Amino acid sequence: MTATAAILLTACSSHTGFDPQLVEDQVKATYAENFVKAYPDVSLNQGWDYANKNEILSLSASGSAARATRAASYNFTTTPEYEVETATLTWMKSQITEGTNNRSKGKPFYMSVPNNSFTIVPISQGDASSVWELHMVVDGVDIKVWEKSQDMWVKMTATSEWIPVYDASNQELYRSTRNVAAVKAKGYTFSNLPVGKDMYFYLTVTKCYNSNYKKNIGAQHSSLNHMMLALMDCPRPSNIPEDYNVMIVGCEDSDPNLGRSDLDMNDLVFMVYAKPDVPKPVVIEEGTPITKRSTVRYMIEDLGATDDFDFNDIVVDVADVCTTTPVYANGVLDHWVDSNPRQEAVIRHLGGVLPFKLKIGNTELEEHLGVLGADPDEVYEVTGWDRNAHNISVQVRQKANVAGVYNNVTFPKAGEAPMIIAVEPTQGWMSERKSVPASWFYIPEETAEGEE
Ligand SMILES: [Ca+2]
Ligand SMILES: [Ca+2]
Ligand SMILES: [Ca+2]
Repeated sequence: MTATAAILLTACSSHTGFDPQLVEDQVKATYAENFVKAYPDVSLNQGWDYANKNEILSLSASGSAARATRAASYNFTTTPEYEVETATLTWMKSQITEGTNNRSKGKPFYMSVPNNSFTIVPISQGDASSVWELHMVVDGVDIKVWEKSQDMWVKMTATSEWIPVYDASNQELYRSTRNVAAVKAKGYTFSNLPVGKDMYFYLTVTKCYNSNYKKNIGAQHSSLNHMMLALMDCPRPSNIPEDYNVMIVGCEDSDPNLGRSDLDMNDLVFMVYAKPDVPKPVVIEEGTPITKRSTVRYMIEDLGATDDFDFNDIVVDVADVCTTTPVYANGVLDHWVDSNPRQEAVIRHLGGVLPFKLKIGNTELEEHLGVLGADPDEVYEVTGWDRNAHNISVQVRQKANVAGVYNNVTFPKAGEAPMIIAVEPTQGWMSERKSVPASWFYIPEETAEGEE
Protein backbone atom coordinates (compact mmCIF):
# COMPACT_ATOMS: atom_id res chain seq x y z
CA MET A 1 0.00 0.00 0.00
CA THR A 2 1.31 3.44 -0.78
CA ALA A 3 1.93 6.06 1.87
CA THR A 4 -0.86 8.22 0.44
CA ALA A 5 -3.42 5.46 0.71
CA ALA A 6 -2.40 4.78 4.31
CA ILE A 7 -2.92 8.43 5.24
CA LEU A 8 -6.31 8.48 3.56
CA LEU A 9 -7.46 5.39 5.43
CA THR A 10 -6.42 6.99 8.70
CA ALA A 11 -8.43 10.08 7.79
CA CYS A 12 -11.48 7.93 7.03
CA SER A 13 -11.50 6.18 10.35
CA SER A 14 -11.16 9.35 12.38
CA HIS A 15 -14.48 10.51 13.84
CA THR A 16 -13.70 14.15 13.61
CA GLY A 17 -13.49 15.87 10.27
CA PHE A 18 -14.66 12.85 8.26
CA ASP A 19 -15.70 14.16 4.89
CA PRO A 20 -16.52 11.54 2.24
CA GLN A 21 -16.37 14.13 -0.53
CA LEU A 22 -12.91 15.24 0.54
CA VAL A 23 -11.75 11.63 0.71
CA GLU A 24 -13.15 10.99 -2.78
CA ASP A 25 -11.49 14.10 -4.19
CA GLN A 26 -8.15 13.15 -2.66
CA VAL A 27 -8.31 9.54 -3.84
CA LYS A 28 -9.14 10.67 -7.36
CA ALA A 29 -6.36 13.27 -7.37
CA THR A 30 -3.84 10.65 -6.25
CA TYR A 31 -5.18 8.22 -8.86
CA ALA A 32 -4.81 10.82 -11.62
CA GLU A 33 -1.25 11.65 -10.52
CA ASN A 34 -0.29 7.98 -10.51
CA PHE A 35 -1.94 7.38 -13.87
CA VAL A 36 0.12 10.12 -15.50
CA LYS A 37 3.30 8.67 -13.94
CA ALA A 38 2.43 5.15 -15.11
CA TYR A 39 1.54 6.24 -18.66
CA PRO A 40 3.81 9.18 -19.50
CA ASP A 41 3.21 8.87 -23.27
CA VAL A 42 -0.56 8.61 -23.07
CA SER A 43 -2.37 11.89 -23.62
CA LEU A 44 -5.26 12.46 -21.20
CA ASN A 45 -6.96 14.38 -23.95
CA GLN A 46 -8.67 11.42 -25.63
CA GLY A 47 -12.07 9.76 -25.69
CA TRP A 48 -11.33 6.48 -23.79
CA ASP A 49 -13.67 4.59 -26.13
CA TYR A 50 -11.88 1.88 -28.14
CA ALA A 51 -14.96 -0.18 -29.08
CA ASN A 52 -15.90 -0.37 -32.78
CA LYS A 53 -19.49 -1.34 -31.85
CA ASN A 54 -19.75 -3.57 -34.94
CA GLU A 55 -23.01 -5.46 -35.18
CA ILE A 56 -22.57 -9.15 -34.57
CA LEU A 57 -25.21 -11.62 -35.71
CA SER A 58 -25.95 -14.96 -34.09
CA LEU A 59 -28.06 -17.52 -35.82
CA SER A 60 -28.82 -19.72 -32.86
CA ALA A 61 -32.55 -19.57 -32.15
CA SER A 62 -32.00 -19.05 -28.41
CA GLY A 63 -32.08 -15.27 -28.75
CA SER A 64 -31.63 -14.15 -25.17
CA ALA A 65 -29.11 -16.80 -24.19
CA ALA A 66 -26.98 -16.28 -27.27
CA ARG A 67 -24.34 -13.71 -26.57
CA ALA A 68 -20.75 -12.95 -27.26
CA THR A 69 -18.58 -15.43 -25.43
CA ARG A 70 -16.20 -14.34 -22.76
CA ALA A 71 -12.79 -13.60 -24.12
CA ALA A 72 -10.75 -13.64 -27.28
CA SER A 73 -9.26 -17.10 -27.38
CA TYR A 74 -9.65 -17.65 -31.11
CA ASN A 75 -6.10 -17.13 -32.24
CA PHE A 76 -4.79 -17.80 -35.68
CA THR A 77 -1.39 -18.31 -37.25
CA THR A 78 0.07 -16.82 -40.40
CA THR A 79 1.27 -19.05 -43.24
CA PRO A 80 4.25 -18.48 -45.52
CA GLU A 81 3.49 -16.58 -48.71
CA TYR A 82 1.17 -18.43 -51.07
CA GLU A 83 1.53 -17.74 -54.79
CA VAL A 84 -1.87 -17.68 -56.44
CA GLU A 85 -2.10 -19.85 -59.53
CA THR A 86 -2.97 -18.11 -62.75
CA ALA A 87 -5.53 -20.87 -63.42
CA THR A 88 -7.33 -19.97 -60.17
CA LEU A 89 -7.49 -16.29 -61.09
CA THR A 90 -8.68 -17.12 -64.62
CA TRP A 91 -11.44 -19.35 -63.26
CA MET A 92 -12.41 -16.74 -60.66
CA LYS A 93 -12.65 -14.00 -63.30
CA SER A 94 -14.84 -16.23 -65.48
CA GLN A 95 -17.25 -16.77 -62.58
CA ILE A 96 -17.39 -13.32 -61.02
CA THR A 97 -16.96 -11.13 -64.03
CA GLU A 98 -15.74 -7.59 -63.51
CA GLY A 99 -18.39 -4.88 -63.58
CA THR A 100 -21.50 -7.05 -63.92
CA ASN A 101 -24.06 -7.70 -61.21
CA ASN A 102 -23.13 -11.16 -59.97
CA ARG A 103 -25.28 -11.16 -56.86
CA SER A 104 -27.80 -13.70 -58.08
CA LYS A 105 -25.00 -16.30 -58.39
CA GLY A 106 -25.42 -17.01 -54.69
CA LYS A 107 -27.67 -16.56 -51.67
CA PRO A 108 -27.01 -15.01 -48.26
CA PHE A 109 -25.16 -17.59 -46.21
CA TYR A 110 -23.49 -18.40 -42.95
CA MET A 111 -21.22 -21.37 -42.33
CA SER A 112 -20.58 -23.96 -39.68
CA VAL A 113 -17.14 -24.49 -38.16
CA PRO A 114 -15.60 -27.70 -39.54
CA ASN A 115 -13.92 -30.38 -37.45
CA ASN A 116 -10.47 -29.38 -38.76
CA SER A 117 -8.36 -26.29 -39.19
CA PHE A 118 -8.74 -24.13 -42.28
CA THR A 119 -6.78 -21.35 -43.97
CA ILE A 120 -7.95 -18.10 -45.53
CA VAL A 121 -5.76 -16.45 -48.17
CA PRO A 122 -6.62 -13.29 -50.11
CA ILE A 123 -6.07 -13.91 -53.84
CA SER A 124 -7.42 -10.80 -55.54
CA GLN A 125 -7.94 -7.17 -54.59
CA GLY A 126 -10.05 -5.12 -57.00
CA ASP A 127 -9.82 -1.45 -57.92
CA ALA A 128 -11.39 0.36 -54.97
CA SER A 129 -11.01 3.83 -53.51
CA SER A 130 -11.93 2.32 -50.17
CA VAL A 131 -9.88 0.60 -47.49
CA TRP A 132 -11.48 -2.35 -45.75
CA GLU A 133 -10.93 -5.10 -43.22
CA LEU A 134 -12.00 -8.72 -43.46
CA HIS A 135 -13.55 -10.03 -40.25
CA MET A 136 -14.76 -13.47 -39.29
CA VAL A 137 -17.38 -13.95 -36.58
CA VAL A 138 -17.37 -17.31 -34.84
CA ASP A 139 -20.07 -18.11 -32.30
CA GLY A 140 -20.66 -14.40 -31.73
CA VAL A 141 -16.97 -13.54 -31.35
CA ASP A 142 -15.53 -11.05 -33.84
CA ILE A 143 -12.04 -11.74 -35.21
CA LYS A 144 -10.24 -9.29 -37.49
CA VAL A 145 -8.48 -11.44 -40.07
CA TRP A 146 -6.89 -9.07 -42.56
CA GLU A 147 -6.95 -5.55 -43.92
CA LYS A 148 -6.57 -4.34 -47.48
CA SER A 149 -3.07 -4.77 -48.95
CA GLN A 150 -1.76 -6.52 -45.83
CA ASP A 151 1.01 -9.04 -46.59
CA MET A 152 0.11 -9.20 -50.29
CA TRP A 153 2.63 -8.80 -53.10
CA VAL A 154 2.40 -8.44 -56.87
CA LYS A 155 4.60 -8.64 -59.94
CA MET A 156 3.62 -5.89 -62.32
CA THR A 157 5.09 -7.85 -65.26
CA ALA A 158 6.22 -11.47 -65.56
CA THR A 159 9.86 -10.48 -65.21
CA SER A 160 9.63 -7.76 -62.56
CA GLU A 161 10.37 -8.09 -58.85
CA TRP A 162 7.70 -8.73 -56.21
CA ILE A 163 6.48 -5.49 -54.65
CA PRO A 164 3.87 -4.93 -51.93
CA VAL A 165 0.49 -4.37 -53.61
CA TYR A 166 0.34 -1.15 -51.59
CA ASP A 167 3.22 0.15 -53.71
CA ALA A 168 1.48 -0.69 -57.00
CA SER A 169 0.18 2.87 -57.03
CA ASN A 170 0.16 5.98 -54.87
CA GLN A 171 -3.59 6.18 -55.45
CA GLU A 172 -5.74 3.96 -53.26
CA LEU A 173 -7.94 3.10 -56.26
CA TYR A 174 -5.12 1.33 -58.10
CA ARG A 175 -3.64 -0.59 -55.18
CA SER A 176 -5.15 -3.65 -56.78
CA THR A 177 -4.19 -6.94 -58.39
CA ARG A 178 -6.38 -6.32 -61.38
CA ASN A 179 -3.74 -5.89 -64.07
CA VAL A 180 -0.74 -7.57 -62.53
CA ALA A 181 1.23 -10.60 -63.73
CA ALA A 182 1.35 -12.48 -60.42
CA VAL A 183 -0.02 -12.33 -56.87
CA LYS A 184 1.16 -13.83 -53.61
CA ALA A 185 -0.11 -13.37 -50.07
CA LYS A 186 0.18 -14.79 -46.61
CA GLY A 187 -2.67 -16.96 -45.36
CA TYR A 188 -4.38 -17.14 -41.97
CA THR A 189 -4.91 -20.54 -40.38
CA PHE A 190 -7.61 -21.12 -37.78
CA SER A 191 -7.45 -24.14 -35.49
CA ASN A 192 -9.36 -25.14 -32.38
CA LEU A 193 -12.52 -23.17 -33.21
CA PRO A 194 -15.71 -24.55 -31.62
CA VAL A 195 -16.81 -27.29 -34.04
CA GLY A 196 -20.32 -26.98 -35.45
CA LYS A 197 -20.85 -23.39 -34.24
CA ASP A 198 -22.07 -20.72 -36.62
CA MET A 199 -19.60 -18.46 -38.39
CA TYR A 200 -19.69 -15.82 -41.09
CA PHE A 201 -17.46 -13.27 -42.81
CA TYR A 202 -17.86 -9.55 -43.25
CA LEU A 203 -15.94 -6.79 -44.97
CA THR A 204 -16.04 -3.46 -43.17
CA VAL A 205 -15.05 -0.21 -44.86
CA THR A 206 -12.70 1.87 -42.71
CA LYS A 207 -11.65 4.65 -45.14
CA CYS A 208 -12.90 5.97 -48.46
CA TYR A 209 -11.44 8.50 -50.88
CA ASN A 210 -14.39 8.81 -53.30
CA SER A 211 -17.54 10.66 -52.23
CA ASN A 212 -19.74 8.26 -54.23
CA TYR A 213 -18.94 5.50 -51.76
CA LYS A 214 -18.29 7.34 -48.51
CA LYS A 215 -21.55 6.32 -46.86
CA ASN A 216 -20.14 2.79 -46.76
CA ILE A 217 -17.64 3.78 -44.06
CA GLY A 218 -18.44 1.70 -41.01
CA ALA A 219 -20.85 -0.54 -42.90
CA GLN A 220 -20.51 -4.30 -42.59
CA HIS A 221 -20.83 -6.08 -45.92
CA SER A 222 -21.37 -9.65 -44.87
CA SER A 223 -22.14 -13.06 -46.25
CA LEU A 224 -25.41 -12.82 -44.30
CA ASN A 225 -26.24 -9.60 -46.14
CA HIS A 226 -25.78 -11.12 -49.58
CA MET A 227 -22.65 -9.05 -50.08
CA MET A 228 -20.52 -12.17 -50.59
CA LEU A 229 -20.64 -15.21 -52.85
CA ALA A 230 -19.33 -18.64 -51.89
CA LEU A 231 -18.07 -20.60 -54.90
CA MET A 232 -17.71 -24.24 -53.92
CA ASP A 233 -16.93 -25.66 -57.36
CA CYS A 234 -13.57 -23.94 -57.69
CA PRO A 235 -10.99 -26.33 -59.18
CA ARG A 236 -8.30 -27.21 -56.64
CA PRO A 237 -5.09 -25.34 -57.49
CA SER A 238 -2.20 -27.72 -58.20
CA ASN A 239 -0.18 -26.12 -55.38
CA ILE A 240 -2.80 -27.25 -52.83
CA PRO A 241 -2.50 -30.95 -51.88
CA GLU A 242 -5.09 -33.39 -53.26
CA ASP A 243 -6.70 -34.23 -49.93
CA TYR A 244 -7.72 -30.58 -49.41
CA ASN A 245 -10.95 -28.88 -50.36
CA VAL A 246 -11.12 -25.35 -51.68
CA MET A 247 -13.75 -22.61 -51.67
CA ILE A 248 -13.57 -19.13 -53.16
CA VAL A 249 -15.41 -16.21 -51.58
CA GLY A 250 -16.03 -13.00 -53.50
CA CYS A 251 -16.90 -9.80 -51.63
CA GLU A 252 -18.61 -6.58 -52.65
CA ASP A 253 -17.46 -3.40 -50.90
CA SER A 254 -20.34 -1.03 -51.65
CA ASP A 255 -23.98 -1.46 -50.72
CA PRO A 256 -26.32 -0.08 -53.43
CA ASN A 257 -28.37 1.50 -50.62
CA LEU A 258 -25.29 3.43 -49.44
CA GLY A 259 -23.62 4.46 -52.66
CA ARG A 260 -22.92 3.51 -56.20
CA SER A 261 -22.38 -0.24 -56.51
CA ASP A 262 -21.81 -2.63 -59.39
CA LEU A 263 -22.47 -5.66 -57.16
CA ASP A 264 -19.82 -7.58 -59.07
CA MET A 265 -18.69 -9.20 -55.80
CA ASN A 266 -15.00 -9.19 -56.68
CA ASP A 267 -13.62 -6.22 -54.73
CA LEU A 268 -11.90 -8.70 -52.47
CA VAL A 269 -11.67 -12.38 -53.36
CA PHE A 270 -10.19 -14.89 -50.97
CA MET A 271 -9.68 -18.61 -51.02
CA VAL A 272 -10.39 -20.95 -48.15
CA TYR A 273 -8.64 -24.31 -48.10
CA ALA A 274 -8.79 -27.12 -45.58
CA LYS A 275 -8.19 -30.83 -45.09
CA PRO A 276 -10.70 -32.24 -45.54
CA ASP A 277 -13.52 -29.72 -44.96
CA VAL A 278 -13.85 -26.00 -45.55
CA PRO A 279 -16.52 -24.20 -43.47
CA LYS A 280 -19.76 -25.35 -45.07
CA PRO A 281 -22.02 -22.56 -46.37
CA VAL A 282 -25.63 -22.73 -45.20
CA VAL A 283 -28.19 -20.60 -47.07
CA ILE A 284 -30.22 -18.16 -44.98
CA GLU A 285 -33.79 -18.61 -46.09
CA GLU A 286 -36.35 -15.82 -45.99
CA GLY A 287 -37.86 -15.37 -42.54
CA THR A 288 -34.98 -16.91 -40.55
CA PRO A 289 -34.81 -14.92 -37.27
CA ILE A 290 -31.33 -13.80 -36.34
CA THR A 291 -30.12 -12.04 -33.19
CA LYS A 292 -28.16 -8.85 -33.77
CA ARG A 293 -26.06 -7.29 -31.06
CA SER A 294 -23.58 -4.45 -30.67
CA THR A 295 -21.51 -4.85 -27.53
CA VAL A 296 -19.22 -2.57 -25.56
CA ARG A 297 -17.00 -4.04 -22.86
CA TYR A 298 -16.42 -1.69 -19.93
CA MET A 299 -13.34 -2.22 -17.80
CA ILE A 300 -13.56 -0.42 -14.48
CA GLU A 301 -11.18 0.65 -11.71
CA ASP A 302 -12.79 0.70 -8.27
CA LEU A 303 -10.20 3.01 -6.62
CA GLY A 304 -9.48 0.37 -3.99
CA ALA A 305 -5.87 1.05 -4.85
CA THR A 306 -4.73 4.16 -6.67
CA ASP A 307 -1.50 2.73 -8.04
CA ASP A 308 -2.63 -0.20 -10.13
CA PHE A 309 -4.37 0.07 -13.43
CA ASP A 310 -5.49 -3.49 -14.06
CA PHE A 311 -8.97 -2.21 -15.03
CA ASN A 312 -10.34 -5.60 -14.00
CA ASP A 313 -12.10 -4.65 -10.76
CA ILE A 314 -15.39 -4.82 -12.67
CA VAL A 315 -15.64 -5.98 -16.29
CA VAL A 316 -19.14 -5.66 -17.73
CA ASP A 317 -20.41 -6.13 -21.30
CA VAL A 318 -23.38 -4.01 -22.32
CA ALA A 319 -25.19 -4.67 -25.60
CA ASP A 320 -27.92 -3.31 -27.84
CA VAL A 321 -29.77 -6.41 -28.99
CA CYS A 322 -32.60 -6.99 -31.46
CA THR A 323 -34.06 -9.72 -33.61
CA THR A 324 -33.70 -9.24 -37.34
CA THR A 325 -35.37 -11.17 -40.14
CA PRO A 326 -34.42 -11.24 -43.85
CA VAL A 327 -36.96 -10.37 -46.56
CA TYR A 328 -36.26 -11.45 -50.14
CA ALA A 329 -37.40 -9.97 -53.44
CA ASN A 330 -36.96 -11.90 -56.69
CA GLY A 331 -34.65 -14.42 -55.04
CA VAL A 332 -32.27 -11.74 -53.74
CA LEU A 333 -32.04 -10.42 -50.20
CA ASP A 334 -33.95 -7.14 -50.18
CA HIS A 335 -33.91 -5.89 -46.59
CA TRP A 336 -34.02 -6.88 -42.94
CA VAL A 337 -36.84 -6.19 -40.50
CA ASP A 338 -35.72 -5.46 -36.93
CA SER A 339 -37.94 -6.29 -33.97
CA ASN A 340 -37.85 -6.62 -30.18
CA PRO A 341 -35.09 -4.10 -29.40
CA ARG A 342 -33.62 -4.68 -25.94
CA GLN A 343 -30.48 -4.10 -23.89
CA GLU A 344 -28.49 -6.59 -21.93
CA ALA A 345 -25.59 -6.40 -19.48
CA VAL A 346 -23.34 -9.28 -18.47
CA ILE A 347 -20.95 -8.95 -15.51
CA ARG A 348 -17.97 -10.87 -16.88
CA HIS A 349 -15.33 -10.45 -14.22
CA LEU A 350 -14.70 -9.10 -10.74
CA GLY A 351 -11.21 -8.27 -9.51
CA GLY A 352 -11.61 -5.83 -6.63
CA VAL A 353 -12.43 -6.11 -2.94
CA LEU A 354 -14.86 -3.22 -2.38
CA PRO A 355 -18.67 -3.57 -2.58
CA PHE A 356 -20.16 -1.62 -5.49
CA LYS A 357 -23.39 -0.54 -7.10
CA LEU A 358 -23.39 -0.47 -10.89
CA LYS A 359 -25.72 1.83 -12.82
CA ILE A 360 -26.17 1.28 -16.55
CA GLY A 361 -28.50 3.69 -18.36
CA ASN A 362 -31.64 3.81 -16.20
CA THR A 363 -30.97 0.53 -14.46
CA GLU A 364 -29.26 0.39 -11.08
CA LEU A 365 -28.15 -3.11 -10.10
CA GLU A 366 -28.22 -4.19 -6.48
CA GLU A 367 -25.03 -3.83 -4.48
CA HIS A 368 -22.46 -6.51 -5.25
CA LEU A 369 -19.63 -7.63 -3.02
CA GLY A 370 -16.16 -7.11 -4.35
CA VAL A 371 -14.58 -10.42 -5.30
CA LEU A 372 -11.07 -11.12 -6.52
CA GLY A 373 -10.79 -13.26 -9.61
CA ALA A 374 -14.42 -14.30 -10.21
CA ASP A 375 -16.12 -14.70 -13.63
CA PRO A 376 -19.81 -14.61 -12.68
CA ASP A 377 -21.28 -14.11 -16.21
CA GLU A 378 -24.43 -12.67 -14.59
CA VAL A 379 -26.94 -11.43 -17.17
CA TYR A 380 -29.24 -8.43 -16.58
CA GLU A 381 -31.85 -6.69 -18.72
CA VAL A 382 -31.14 -2.95 -18.70
CA THR A 383 -32.77 0.12 -20.26
CA GLY A 384 -31.70 3.60 -21.35
CA TRP A 385 -28.05 2.81 -22.11
CA ASP A 386 -26.44 4.85 -24.90
CA ARG A 387 -23.52 3.06 -26.54
CA ASN A 388 -21.91 6.33 -27.61
CA ALA A 389 -22.66 8.49 -24.55
CA HIS A 390 -21.49 5.71 -22.16
CA ASN A 391 -23.97 6.54 -19.40
CA ILE A 392 -22.58 3.99 -17.02
CA SER A 393 -21.38 4.68 -13.48
CA VAL A 394 -20.36 2.86 -10.34
CA GLN A 395 -20.62 3.73 -6.68
CA VAL A 396 -17.87 1.96 -4.77
CA ARG A 397 -17.79 1.86 -0.98
CA GLN A 398 -14.94 3.91 0.39
CA LYS A 399 -14.43 1.20 3.02
CA ALA A 400 -15.64 -2.36 2.56
CA ASN A 401 -17.41 -2.50 5.95
CA VAL A 402 -19.03 0.95 5.91
CA ALA A 403 -22.32 1.10 4.00
CA GLY A 404 -23.57 4.27 2.39
CA VAL A 405 -20.23 6.03 1.86
CA TYR A 406 -19.20 5.79 -1.76
CA ASN A 407 -16.70 7.00 -4.30
CA ASN A 408 -18.39 7.77 -7.60
CA VAL A 409 -16.81 6.42 -10.75
CA THR A 410 -18.16 7.67 -14.07
CA PHE A 411 -17.11 7.30 -17.69
CA PRO A 412 -14.21 9.75 -18.15
CA LYS A 413 -14.36 12.88 -20.25
CA ALA A 414 -11.41 13.85 -22.44
CA GLY A 415 -8.80 15.42 -20.18
CA GLU A 416 -9.57 13.18 -17.19
CA ALA A 417 -7.61 10.15 -15.98
CA PRO A 418 -9.85 7.18 -16.88
CA MET A 419 -11.41 4.90 -14.27
CA ILE A 420 -13.61 3.29 -16.92
CA ILE A 421 -12.59 2.43 -20.46
CA ALA A 422 -14.72 1.06 -23.32
CA VAL A 423 -13.08 -1.74 -25.31
CA GLU A 424 -13.96 -4.46 -27.80
CA PRO A 425 -15.88 -7.38 -26.28
CA THR A 426 -13.05 -9.64 -27.50
CA GLN A 427 -10.48 -7.80 -25.35
CA GLY A 428 -9.39 -10.08 -22.53
CA TRP A 429 -8.79 -8.56 -19.09
CA MET A 430 -5.55 -8.40 -17.13
CA SER A 431 -4.57 -10.61 -14.25
CA GLU A 432 -4.73 -9.10 -10.77
CA ARG A 433 -2.62 -5.97 -10.15
CA LYS A 434 -1.10 -6.13 -13.63
CA SER A 435 -1.66 -2.77 -15.28
CA VAL A 436 -3.03 -2.64 -18.82
CA PRO A 437 -0.32 -1.83 -21.40
CA ALA A 438 -0.06 1.74 -22.65
CA SER A 439 -0.83 0.44 -26.16
CA TRP A 440 -4.48 0.03 -25.14
CA PHE A 441 -4.70 3.80 -25.15
CA TYR A 442 -4.26 6.21 -27.99
CA ILE A 443 -0.70 7.53 -27.93
CA PRO A 444 -0.11 10.65 -30.01
CA GLU A 445 2.67 10.20 -32.55
CA GLU A 446 5.58 12.55 -32.20
CA THR A 447 5.54 14.83 -35.19
CA ALA A 448 8.97 15.61 -36.55
CA GLU A 449 9.83 19.26 -37.19
CA GLY A 450 8.66 20.44 -40.59
CA GLU A 451 6.23 17.57 -41.21
CA GLU A 452 2.51 18.07 -41.54
CA1 LIG B 1 -17.74 -4.04 -56.79
CA1 LIG C 1 -7.61 -2.04 -10.03
CA1 LIG D 1 -8.04 -5.54 -9.67
